[in-house]
Amino acid sequence: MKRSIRFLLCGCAWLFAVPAVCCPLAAEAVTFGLEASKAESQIAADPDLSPSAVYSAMIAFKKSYPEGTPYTNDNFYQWKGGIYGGGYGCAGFSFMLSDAAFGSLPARQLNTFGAVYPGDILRINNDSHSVIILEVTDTGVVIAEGNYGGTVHWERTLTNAQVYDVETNYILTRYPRVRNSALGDPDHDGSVSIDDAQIALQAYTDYLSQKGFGLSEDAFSAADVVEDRKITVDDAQLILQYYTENSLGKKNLTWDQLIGR
Ligand SMILES: [Ca+2]
Ligand SMILES: [Ca+2]
Repeated sequence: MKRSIRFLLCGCAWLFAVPAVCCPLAAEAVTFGLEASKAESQIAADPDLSPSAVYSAMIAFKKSYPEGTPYTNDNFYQWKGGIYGGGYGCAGFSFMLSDAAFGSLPARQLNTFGAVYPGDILRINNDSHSVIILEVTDTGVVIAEGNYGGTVHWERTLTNAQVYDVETNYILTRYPRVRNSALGDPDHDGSVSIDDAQIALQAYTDYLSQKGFGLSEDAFSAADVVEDRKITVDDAQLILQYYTENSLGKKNLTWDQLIGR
């Protein structure tokens, strides 16, 4: 079954003489003089990023692009998220829905991740197919995609195993990173201390004992200093290192310097 789906998804590769990539992504620096974005007028300056608002912004396209609407690598969309200037076929379709939900917020690529949210773009099938998440359920995700055998396809489901194991190469997310001043400060007292490292370590041990991370969304984002949407011992160690280097050692290291990115 999986093989037949992949064959269907990749049919465009031969049609458009792109041997390895079904839905190509365009490099950021490239400027395209192609048709203006069809979603341009729908891009919000300050979008509501609640799950229901993100879902509503994306599912609204089901009216203008109903199930079966032709959408192939002839369709290009210029993206506002950065990293890539735009995309063709499935990539372009996911970028169009992404802009409707996230406006001009910048995108980040996460190569490992512990959670996904509505509006995250999954790059799957050996980096050849892009899908965008409409909803997250207990068992997986519900997606929308262009160039699924040449057309728009709504509400296919992927299981958690498909999302987190072999199917997904990376995700593109546009949920804003926690403010740099708040990073490493999950107790929100304005400074990075040993207490913050302990909170991260406790969250990690809670997770290992099947209790979940046990933190609010704000605290979780602040503790996830090595951003991969999970809290591990690496996050706790880096918070402790930030405290010892800067508060005790009187250095002025940034998170980027400490993490080496
Ligand atoms: Ca603190
Ligand atoms: Ca982390």
